[in-house]
Amino acid sequence: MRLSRYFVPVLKENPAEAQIVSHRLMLRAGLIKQATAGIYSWLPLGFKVLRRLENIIHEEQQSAGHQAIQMPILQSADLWRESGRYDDYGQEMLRMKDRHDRDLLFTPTAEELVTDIFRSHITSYKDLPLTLYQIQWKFRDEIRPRFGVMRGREFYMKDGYNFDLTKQDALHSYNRHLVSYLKTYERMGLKAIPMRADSGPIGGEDTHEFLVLAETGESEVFYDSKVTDLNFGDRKIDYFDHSACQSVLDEFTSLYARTDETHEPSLFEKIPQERQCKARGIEVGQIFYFGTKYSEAMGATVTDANGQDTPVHMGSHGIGVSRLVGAIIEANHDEKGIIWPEGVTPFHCGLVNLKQGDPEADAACENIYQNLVKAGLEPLYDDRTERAGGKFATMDLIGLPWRITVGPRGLKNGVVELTSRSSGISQELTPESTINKLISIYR
Ligand code: 5CA
Repeated sequence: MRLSRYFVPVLKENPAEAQIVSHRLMLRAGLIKQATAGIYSWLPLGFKVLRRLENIIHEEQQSAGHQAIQMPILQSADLWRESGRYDDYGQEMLRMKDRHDRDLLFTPTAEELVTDIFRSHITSYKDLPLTLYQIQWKFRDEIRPRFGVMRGREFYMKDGYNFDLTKQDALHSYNRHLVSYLKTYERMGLKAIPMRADSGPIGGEDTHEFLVLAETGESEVFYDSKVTDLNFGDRKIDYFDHSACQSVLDEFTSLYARTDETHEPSLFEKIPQERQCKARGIEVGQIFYFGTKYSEAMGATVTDANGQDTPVHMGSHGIGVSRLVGAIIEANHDEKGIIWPEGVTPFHCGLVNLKQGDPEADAACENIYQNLVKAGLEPLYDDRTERAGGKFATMDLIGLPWRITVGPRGLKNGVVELTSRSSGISQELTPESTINKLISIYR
């Protein structure tokens, strides 16, 4: 992509309404534009990141054996009356009527609809286990939408739902989700810590929230400092190996980490004083096991091996996809702008031509650009006739992990400069080695 033709409405000034750095940077780097309170349009650069997150989520969900579906944004109130949540949900649910005076609502989550799909088609235990998920816009009429995409009213969520015959099977699903979420966040360059939490209006007994530690986080968290040392690393986990998933879960959840201090205070007291931490975090996901709460209310049963009708055990699992864009920026930025992790960057590298219009510099850039594209990489080429300082400032703000700088002086010696956004370290390399280095980084 050529920056001269790319729609990135960069702002020079800090927008007054943005209180936290991710919101400020998302507006300044032209990722989003507020449409109205808590509702945003995603501009090309922001939308690209959102798509990259979505792809990572799809890949990890598919390898865990989960099946993607798409459910509607508008739902009939009837199903929600069946589960009892139509009245319970309160003012966060946006309600409306159609022309026939029928009650509709904008989906805040989708347990009811997916349970309806299940009960309409599945009657035997032989069709279990089953996990269906979607990535879809949700609406919750938050009383105080704030911090940009962090707490929106309209937001993008991956929501998944498992159906199992027994509690034991459902807990395997729970563990599998916990592991797949750890892997998903790690691929996004994030350290998300699973913490025990209250289950809230979704209901149920077992729940973990995934927290990214950040000063601007909305949740107060309490944990044993040792949990921050845990790393998923390069571990390859077979999602269908129950005991492997269980041992990852045990490892991560044996250490104290909660989003509310009220439970098990005695356990906290058992941790040596110097390891007791209190901090703030951004909740980027949550998984639930709620047993037969919805299946009983809505008649989602299967016949078991003895021919008995039995309600299925369920859980649901959510990832805040749009919130993650903000969380990734909170965790990866400096005073100049965003620093995208390589796994989610909107473009693989920037290409800065220091002397646009100089035939040699133009030809060298063109050549590098074409070769990167040929290798399957996406460069963002700053081909504008702006001074170098302005080009660097824009690239630093946008935050691509690598920048190639091409100028007449270097070209005389046959080299260009490759700069890491995170370390700021530059090296002079031939154009060929630069391209090869980037290929090997992103392979
Ligand atoms: N039905 C379950 C799981 S599918 C559910 O709705 N879970 S949730 O309420 O925890 O939401 C899942 C994730 O969506 C949260 O962890 C959070 O990352 C994100 N999220 C929730 N509310 C908002 C919001 N107002 N703005 C942005 N993201 C949100």
